[in-house]
Formats: sequence, C-alpha cells, structure tokens
Amino acid sequence: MSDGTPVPDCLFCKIIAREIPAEVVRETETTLAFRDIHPQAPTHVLVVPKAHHPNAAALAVAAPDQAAAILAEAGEVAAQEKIAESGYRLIFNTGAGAGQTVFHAHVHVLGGDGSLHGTL
Ligand code: D5M
Repeated sequence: MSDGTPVPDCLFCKIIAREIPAEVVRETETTLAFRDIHPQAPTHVLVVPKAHHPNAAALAVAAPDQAAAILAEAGEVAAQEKIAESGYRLIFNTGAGAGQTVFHAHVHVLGGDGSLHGTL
C-alpha cells in the first residue's frame, strides 16, 4: 500500500513543492488544483492529493478521506470555473495502458464545451 511519502522525481510532487511552476486555481491543506499544461477542453484542471499515491484507486485504499477530498475539490473547481451548471467530466486515467503518464493520483476536470459528451 502506498504511504503518501513524496517521490523525488515525481512531477506533481514537484509542483506541490513549488519546485516546478503551475497555474494553481485552488489549494487546501491536502489538495492542489492547477491547470493542465495540455488542455483538452476550454476548462481543464487537474486536482491532486498533496500526498503521493500512484493513482486514484491506490489513493482510495490508502487514504479514503483524501480520495473524497479530491472529488469534493473537483466540484469546487467546477463551481469556481463556472462549468458546474453546463456539466463537466471527471477522468481518472489508471495505468499506462489507459493513458496515465504521471503516476501521482489526479482527477481531470474537463468542461466548458458542449461537445464533451463521450461514449460512456
Ligand atoms: O495526465 C497527466 C496530465 O498532466 C496530462 O494531461 C498533462 C499534464 N501535465 C504534464 N506536465 C504538466 C505540468 N508541468 N503542469 C500541468 N500539467 C501537466 P494523465 O492522466 O497521467 O495522462
């Protein structure tokens, strides 16, 4: 089980430590929300736990309160970004085979575009 300890070569741990710049939109004691550097929608924000866990499923097992916290923050981001009413998608890529490229738990908050309807 992951223990949340920061990982030296983890990109999101470096953003959390402010060693790498990011456009932060919200911050709590346990979470950080910042704009995705390669936006896939008019609004594209990543919400991460400050503790390092390799993906959202591992986070939910090791620290369920923080899994709940990133979901609650995703909702706060949506409200702040004014996409809550029109609707938004939450995406958790889990594993390289599904397109996960940063192995620090995160949820993508995507919205602001009526064409965002997926097949699921
Ligand atoms: O999503 C990882 C996401 O992280 C991907 O959409 C790009 C984004 N990314 C990569 N580097 C940065 C920096 N420096 N700032 C902000 N966003 C970044 P995944 O689900 O792992 O594919």
